[in-house]
Amino acid sequence: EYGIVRPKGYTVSYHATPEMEKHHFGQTHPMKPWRLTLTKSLVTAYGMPFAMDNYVTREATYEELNAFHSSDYLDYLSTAAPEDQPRDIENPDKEVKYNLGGSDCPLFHGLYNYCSMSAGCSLDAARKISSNQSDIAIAWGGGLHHAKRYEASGFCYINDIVLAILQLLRTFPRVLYIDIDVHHGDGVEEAFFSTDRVMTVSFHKYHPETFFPGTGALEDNGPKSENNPGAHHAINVPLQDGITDEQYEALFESIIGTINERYRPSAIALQCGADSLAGDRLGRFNLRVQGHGACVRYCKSLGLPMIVFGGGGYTPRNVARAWAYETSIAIGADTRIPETIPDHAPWREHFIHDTLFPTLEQSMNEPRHNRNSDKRLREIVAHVHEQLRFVSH
Ligand code: V1S
Ligand code: CA
Ligand code: ZN
Repeated sequence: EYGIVRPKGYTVSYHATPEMEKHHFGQTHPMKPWRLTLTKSLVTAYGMPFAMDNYVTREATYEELNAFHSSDYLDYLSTAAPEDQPRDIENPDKEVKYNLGGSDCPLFHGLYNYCSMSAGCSLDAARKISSNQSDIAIAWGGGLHHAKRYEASGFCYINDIVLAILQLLRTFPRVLYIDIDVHHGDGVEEAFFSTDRVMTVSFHKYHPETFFPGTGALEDNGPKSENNPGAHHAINVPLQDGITDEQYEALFESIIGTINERYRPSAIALQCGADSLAGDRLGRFNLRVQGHGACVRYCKSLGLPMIVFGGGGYTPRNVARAWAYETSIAIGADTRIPETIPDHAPWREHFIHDTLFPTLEQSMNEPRHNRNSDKRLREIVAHVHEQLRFVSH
C-alpha cells in the first residue's frame, strides 16, 4: 500500500503495548493514553508496520525501574491504591506522598502496570539500539520527562527516558538528549546534571510564574563549578507563545547542528512531546505537523542510532497526526504517504479535517500571537554557541 517498503540499509523498530492505552487518568485529566491507540491506527492505515520490526513489549521489572528510582518510592507506587486518593474538594492538589494523588499525578486503577509498560517500551527500544538490531527505535508510550528519582511530577511517575539512556550508556560513550515537548525536560536534565556523558537540550515555553514546571532558563547550563564534568552540558532554549515552524526549524538546526559538531554524540534520544503543536490543549506554540516532524528528519539526517520517545500531547487527533508522520519520516516514507487520511482509517471522523497537515486556522480558532522576536532567538543561539565553546570531544 502506498509503495511503503522496508528502508534499505537500516532498521526501524516500533515498541508498544496495547494494554497501556487502556488506562485512564480520570475524566478531566488532559493525559489520554488512548492517543497511542489513535496513533497506531493511523500508522497502520498508512501501511507503515510493513516497513518496521514491530514489538509488543513486556512490563519493566521492579529491578529495571530501580536502576533510577528509589526503592521507597517504587514500593509506595506499587502499592498505592486509588482509594488512597485524597478527596479533599477544598484542596484538590493536596498530595499523599511522593507528589502522588494530587490532580497532576492522580492514583488510578492499574497505575503501576501503566508505568512499567511505558518504561518497558522505552527500555526495549534502548536494548534494540544498544545491540545494533535497530537504527531507529520508536517508543511513543515513553517520553515521561518530569519524573524524579523519588517523586512523580507533571503526569510522569517513572522516568522511562532516564532508564533508556542509562541502558544506552552501557554501550555508547556519549548520548545527546533532545526534548521538543513544550515543557522543560527537568527530570532528565537533573538525572544527568553531573556527567559529561549525556548532554541534555530542551526547547520549551519558559514563563516561570505561570507555566509548568518553571525551570529551564537560558543561563541554566549545568553545575556552576568548572570542576564538575556536567558543567555546560545542559542546554536550555526558553521560548514564548506562538513560535512558528520557520523560527523553530532554524533554531533547532542551528543549535543541534553545532552541538553535533562540538559534542560528537554516539547516539541520540529524542523526546517528541506533541504538546508543542498548534492547537494543543496545554501548549502555546504555533507549530504545524511538518515543523515538528522536521526536527525528527534533521536528527535522522545526522545518521546516528536514535530512540524517539513520545511525551506530552493533549489534543489526541494532532498527537496521532504528528507521531504517524514522524514514524513515516523514520522509515523514509514521508514523501510517499498521501496527505489525505486514508478512507479506511479507524476513527477517521475524529480527525475533523481529513488532512495529515491541518493549517493553523484548522488547528485552532485563532492562531496565537507570536511573542518570539528574531532578535531574541539570535541571542539564544549566540548564548548556546558560547556554552559549546567549553565542550569538546
Ligand atoms: N499546564 C498545565 C496543567 N494542566 C494540568 C491539569 C489540568 C486538569 C487536570 F484535571 C489535571 C491537571 N496540570 C498542569 C501542569 C502539569 C503539566 C504537565 C505536562 C507534562 C508533559 O507534557 O511535559 C509530559 C507528559 N501542572 C501545573 O501547572 C501545576 C498546578 C501547578 C496547576 C494545575 N493544577 C491542576 C495542579 C497544580
Ligand atoms: Ca522541551
Ligand atoms: Zn509537555
